[in-house]
Amino acid sequence: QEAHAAATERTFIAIKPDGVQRGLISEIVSRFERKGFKLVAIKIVVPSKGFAEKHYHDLKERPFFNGLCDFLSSGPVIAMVWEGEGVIKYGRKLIGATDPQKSEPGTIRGDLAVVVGRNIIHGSDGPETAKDEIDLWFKPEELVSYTSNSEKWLY
Ligand code: RTP
Repeated sequence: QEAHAAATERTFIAIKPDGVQRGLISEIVSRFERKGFKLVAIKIVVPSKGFAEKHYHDLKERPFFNGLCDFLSSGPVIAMVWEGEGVIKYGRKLIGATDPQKSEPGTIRGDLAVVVGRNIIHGSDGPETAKDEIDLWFKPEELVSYTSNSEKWLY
């Protein structure tokens, strides 16, 4: 079967410090993996406050910006790049609404989080932010291109 060109779409996903501390890494990774998305980069990092401010630069006028950046830089984060057809939009669907009080059951935040300031995961919200965030968090050589055996059944 021919590999689908759109299957090379990529998004940036991060498990925030609360998700790591609560032991939810494998739970979150497995949801993306079982769906059929492909992990092409992963690392554990403690971002500096300045790095967190870069990541959230779009939100710098918001009242919660400082607390949010303190939180993101408070401990280890799992930074990942996931690849697959429609992964940017569908990744957001797997994650659920920003406020866990409004996320549907069955979504990551709906099932595993309670308040907006501790919503355990981040996912890029569009193609441009996905590109910018992948570039911010990863060097090009940290991304791995490979064909997984399941692809011929997925696409
Ligand atoms: P994310 O970027 O983390 O995936 O979240 P999002 O797009 O769903 O939400 P966004 O509006 O970009 O907000 C980014 C993160 O800021 C925190 N937040 N706190 N009222 C608050 O205290 C508040 N509002 C947003 C959340 O952690 C949210 O994920």
